[in-house]
Amino acid sequence: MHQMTLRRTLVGLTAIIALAFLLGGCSSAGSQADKNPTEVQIALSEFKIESTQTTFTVGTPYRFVIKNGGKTLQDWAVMPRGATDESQALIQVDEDELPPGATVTREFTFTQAGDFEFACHVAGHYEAGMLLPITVQ
Ligand SMILES: [Cu+2]
Repeated sequence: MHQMTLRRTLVGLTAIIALAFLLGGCSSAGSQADKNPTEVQIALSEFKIESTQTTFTVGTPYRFVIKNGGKTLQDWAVMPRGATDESQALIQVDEDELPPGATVTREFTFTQAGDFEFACHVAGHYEAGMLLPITVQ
């Protein structure tokens, strides 16, 4: 009697472990390679924007890690090249989220090619040169 119960438990456990392996294998196989975003480091300060890359590819997921290394609030937006109306931003991080020393992470995938720019539109910053032209191809 005791032997039977143990055996049944073992069979049950083996089935569960096998199932877990199968499920784990399935979920990691297809998606891992193309879903891992490419990390891009962006540094904001008075009054410039630096980025580890300025050329991007349509359809590639990016993880933007935006750090305010300056002494004032900054904001960050991806804008059409030369545009100053923030309603045209493809993606943006508000200045409340970027006090001095703050780091904000955003994931984004470009859906159109063209000339864009990273820009800060805190009053006076853009005019002082807080922009970085980027290209999406
Ligand atoms: Cu700024």
